[in-house]
Amino acid sequence: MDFYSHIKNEDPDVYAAIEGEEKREREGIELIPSENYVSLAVREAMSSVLTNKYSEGYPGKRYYGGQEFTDQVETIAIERAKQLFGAAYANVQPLGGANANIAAYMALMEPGDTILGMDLSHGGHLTHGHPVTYISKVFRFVRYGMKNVETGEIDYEALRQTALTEKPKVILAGFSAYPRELDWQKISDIAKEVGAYAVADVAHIAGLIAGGAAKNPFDYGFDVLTTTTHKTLRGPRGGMILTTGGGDQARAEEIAKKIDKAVFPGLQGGPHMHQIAAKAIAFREALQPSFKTYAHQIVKNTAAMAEVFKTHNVRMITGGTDNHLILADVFGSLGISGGEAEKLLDQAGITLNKNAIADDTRKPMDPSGIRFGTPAITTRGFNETDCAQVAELMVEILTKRDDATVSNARAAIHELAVSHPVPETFV
Ligand code: DSN
Repeated sequence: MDFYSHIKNEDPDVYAAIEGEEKREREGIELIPSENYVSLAVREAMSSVLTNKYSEGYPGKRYYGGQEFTDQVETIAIERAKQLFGAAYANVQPLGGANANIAAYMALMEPGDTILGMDLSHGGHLTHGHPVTYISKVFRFVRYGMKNVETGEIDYEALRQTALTEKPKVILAGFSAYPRELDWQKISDIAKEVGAYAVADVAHIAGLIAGGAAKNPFDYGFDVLTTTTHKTLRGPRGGMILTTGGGDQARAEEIAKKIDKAVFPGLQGGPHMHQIAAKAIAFREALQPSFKTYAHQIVKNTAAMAEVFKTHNVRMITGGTDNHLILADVFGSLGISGGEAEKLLDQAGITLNKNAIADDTRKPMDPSGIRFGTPAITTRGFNETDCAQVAELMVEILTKRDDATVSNARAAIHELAVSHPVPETFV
């Protein structure tokens, strides 16, 4: 049966847009490192009858009747989330990563309290206190960053000194554009020294952690993890918050209670139960041995792309990558802005995003860099050779920039894409 048969019959306008996106995803190559392809099971859950139900509260403690099945779904999601990340408690209701972060701040701080997070231009995220966000008016954000942009080394001593001076309630570690592993132990130790909660926003690398291809901050005494459930974790769009209380059960319980209150009724209304069912399904997929292979392959594939960029002397922020993403200074190396590079690559069927590089002097709408990664193409079965070929095509397009090069690359990208169909299932 056509997955969209009813939309097709009832609403041709929306159907046309969905069909267009299907074709774009199928025939192009998706390198935005926060995107992925979910299974058909996840998509079915997202379109299930659970979208009809209001379920304010938590399993066994709801404000509305008729919760027999929603309780089952949310409990399954919670238990699988805990198992995946070694957490004592999980809240699977955040509607997205931004909500998860805001709820974690609300749970652990009072308005006006200080939070120490990664410099936004060094890889931090908007919700880590960018001045354009409302949350930056509620809490006081102070910053740490890289000591050496060429290696990615974080200035842990400056981080410690800032923590000692500013006395933050929360030290936040995590990023959306940083290609290296953080030293979770050092950050956790500093948090303990100054009496702050250690919170990791692992939205980008959650799938790598779940698959054993990146370190789990919980193994280094972190109190709380926030994450999205899409990106490398390959679930539906959504968020969640996990806690171990740094390994202390009483502390974990206390934090978990505060988190639950912060998510509902503090920040959100009724949870989106269809999304929670889809999360549960994705968590089960991520618990399969094949997900470990997938997570490790992402890292290998990204390294293969970095090798090509290195060979062509394209500067990469931090000098390369340990994870699923690369941040390349195309303006500095090739004389093309991030915005122009994004457009040109798009013409060849390669989707990625322009991105500011550390301490960028160009404007955010047309910065110096591009950010790209391999979670989505790895889902399609690309290996290191395929990824190196994509990287070669990218460098060629960005260097030559003529119509013939773009057109030849487009044909090669189309061929690569259609020979790697998007899988329907992962179990
Ligand atoms: N927009 C996401 C990303 O691309 O990293 C983060 O919210």
